[in-house]
Amino acid sequence: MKLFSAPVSPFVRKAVLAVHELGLNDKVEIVKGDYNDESSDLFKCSPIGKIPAMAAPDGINLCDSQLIVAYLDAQSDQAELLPASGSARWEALASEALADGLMDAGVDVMREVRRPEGTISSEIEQKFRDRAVAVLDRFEQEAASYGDEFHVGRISLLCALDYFSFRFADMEWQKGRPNLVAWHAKFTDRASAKATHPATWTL
Ligand SMILES: N[C@@H](CCC(=O)N[C@@H](CS)C(=O)NCC(=O)O)C(=O)O
Repeated sequence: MKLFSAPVSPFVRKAVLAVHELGLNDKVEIVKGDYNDESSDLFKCSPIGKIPAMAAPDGINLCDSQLIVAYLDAQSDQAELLPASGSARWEALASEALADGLMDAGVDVMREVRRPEGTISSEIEQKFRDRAVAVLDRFEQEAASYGDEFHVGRISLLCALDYFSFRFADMEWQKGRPNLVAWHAKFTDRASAKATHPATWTL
């Protein structure tokens, strides 16, 4: 399996972290995905041109981090990142989608501030920053009831929080969110989290 990736992307980190959790390092080749070059192998795998994307056996091309993690989970007996059924499954998926939304808001802010000078909209930047704050506040409420499970939803949340620390230290997501800080502290030293941290992970 070939996983198209790039450093810092929180969506890529989610997939790579899952590879570690599931013990699939020998089965997944992590390669650079160049989303600026439409003739690159990334686009042959996924014409959407976003990372992560994964070329799996039997010509199956997977082009979204949720799908990639679900696929990887099905290839491993080492752990279960996506609960098989019932409310646990839907809670995990709902939490993953919410955390992905937090990542999206961060990526949207970065896209806006990287536009050419004179075309950057501070309103648009602020809109996505406000969205991120609203999602962080929702997670602060929910984190009070989180246990020790480390499923797709929690993996996505960890990746989103570390991405915000890395890109938007000024936002201080930790401020006024003690439940989230306590939850984050429980998982930040996990081997898979340390091996994939945005400050150090490279291809
Ligand atoms: N919903 C997608 C989002 C992936 C995404 O937004 N990736 C960004 C990098 S963080 C990307 O490829 N951007 C390049 C582009 O949009 O051209 C997922 O979960 O995989």
